[in-house]
Amino acid sequence: MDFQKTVFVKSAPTVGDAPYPRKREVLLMGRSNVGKSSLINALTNQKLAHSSKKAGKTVFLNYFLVDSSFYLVDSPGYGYTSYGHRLDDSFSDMMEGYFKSNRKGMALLLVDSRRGLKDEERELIGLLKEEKMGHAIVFTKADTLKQSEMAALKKEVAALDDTDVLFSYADGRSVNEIRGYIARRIKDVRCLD
Ligand SMILES: Nc1nc2c(ncn2[C@@H]2O[C@H](COP(=O)(O)OP(=O)(O)OP(=O)(O)O)[C@@H](O)[C@H]2O)c(=O)[nH]1
Ligand SMILES: [Mg+2]
Repeated sequence: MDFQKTVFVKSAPTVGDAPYPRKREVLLMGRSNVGKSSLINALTNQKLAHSSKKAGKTVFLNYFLVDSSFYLVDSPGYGYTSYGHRLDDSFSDMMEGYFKSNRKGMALLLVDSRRGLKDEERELIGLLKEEKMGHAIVFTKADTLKQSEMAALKKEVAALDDTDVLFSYADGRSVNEIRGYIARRIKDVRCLD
């Protein structure tokens, strides 16, 4: 799997507008500004997804096709934008649409290491479990974390969910590990065709 062979395919306002042909999907979810778009750029080693210091940069579901094989899907963040608008309603509508569709793949729930798990993340983990959607937790901005802090975050997740926990750093040291993880796990995802 060559993550560098990734192309932007489509920006979809709703899951109904998602591209054909259908492929397996990895949905990146998480609070605004957590680093979803940055992680897509790091994984693909390209500036494909627009990232920004201001929250609320990604508005639609953005589909990136990796090596003609599967889609990485960037999603709008939930929480508050710097303009003070709540994104929660549009986020819930989008997720509801996603779960109702048969386009389920696997999800990476991104969590800011510095904030830890909040109510929204706990709720989303519950939803992913309920929907039986394969998922992993990725703690972003983990550059400055000590081993003991990583262990504490892992423990926090383990109390809720027996899923995999990964860490992502700005300098890309962790990027290969996440690529490997996706390449292994995507094989188990139900094909949507
Ligand atoms: N230190 C550090 N900063 C990061 C990391 N990942 C992202 N950032 C920064 O966090 C900010 C937000 O990143 P984005 O990738 O735009 O976040 P997003 O989750 O796509 O945000 P929305 O599209 O608004 O939902 C940017 O200023 C990034 O440079 C990381 O691993 N470490
Ligand atoms: Mg974004």
